[in-house]
Amino acid sequence: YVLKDNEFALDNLVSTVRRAISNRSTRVLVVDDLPSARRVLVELLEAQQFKVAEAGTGVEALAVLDEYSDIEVVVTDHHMPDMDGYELTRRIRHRYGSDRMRVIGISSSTDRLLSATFLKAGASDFIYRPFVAEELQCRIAINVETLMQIKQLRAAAASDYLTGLYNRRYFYDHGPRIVNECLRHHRPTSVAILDIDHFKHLNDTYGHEIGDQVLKAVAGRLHSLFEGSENLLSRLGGEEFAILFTEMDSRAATAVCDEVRVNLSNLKVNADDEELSVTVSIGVAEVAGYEAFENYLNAADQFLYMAKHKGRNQVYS
Ligand code: GH3
Ligand code: MG
Ligand code: MG
Ligand code: MG
Repeated sequence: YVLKDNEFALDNLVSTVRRAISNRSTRVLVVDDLPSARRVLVELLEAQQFKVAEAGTGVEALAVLDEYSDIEVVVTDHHMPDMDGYELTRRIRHRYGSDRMRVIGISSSTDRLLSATFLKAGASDFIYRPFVAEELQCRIAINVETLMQIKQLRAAAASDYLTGLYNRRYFYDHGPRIVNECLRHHRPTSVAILDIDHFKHLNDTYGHEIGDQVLKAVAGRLHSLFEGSENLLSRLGGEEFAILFTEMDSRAATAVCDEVRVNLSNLKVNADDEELSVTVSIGVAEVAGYEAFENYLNAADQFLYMAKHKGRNQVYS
């Protein structure tokens, strides 16, 4: 029995420590015009290992939000001199969605409608004073957990399950915005589509699992080649990858792609007793004018077809 109790305590300890580690990266903004009330909240939050910022007025709170980009939760009083908590909540919601910033109202008001008023203004939660410390801490923890789950879902929705690269959805979500930004600043931009040569043959010869290993190895090499650069790399699907090159015209992007092509042809993948290698073909198209994003990809795809047609293992632009 003693052992079981210990195990239970250890389980609790592990989850408490885990939570504390994730809390340490979250900053909570406490807004209250009364310094002593603020102090109580700050101490409770610091006991939960949160980073804390403070503001004495609604106006100050908005300025602090501008100053700290890591604030994810705001706990705000209602009655304050320059701007009340309700108005502050509305203004915060104007700038941040509830998927990015949680707002928790807190007040000693006897108006039982106040909680609904806050929630309608976009607050994620509301607590009446006097409150029990444990309840406040639990509500904060639940809100932080929700934000963490949203981040995890976002990351999963953006990444390709097999290779871990950005997936097609992410590429099509973010590509158009990047292209428009580049066009506005008159920066050259290019799109490349890379396709492994005769991949079906490799699958047919060695099996799908080995095919997957090759895909992972190619993706890993591509990732390390583009890591730290501004260029957006993704797996479009199958054995096709797309790269959005910023600050590169067709000539520059073609030169980079040719280096990538040579580099990948030297990649060795161990499969059973054999060392496998692949070649790739790449089509490169430069972005010119405000066309639909798909048009640039279609252009790159046509150039890819030309690279295949001319004998594969080459870049065409
Ligand atoms: P080409 O040189 O013209 O590109 O010939 P290819 O054989 O590479 O082209 P094709 O498009 O005919 O074949 C692509 C193959 O990729 C077909 C499919 O079985 C395989 N494939 C697609 N997705 C995956 C995957 O996730 N894993 C594995 N192992 N194979 C995949
Ligand atoms: Mg007050
Ligand atoms: Mg293909
Ligand atoms: Mg292919």
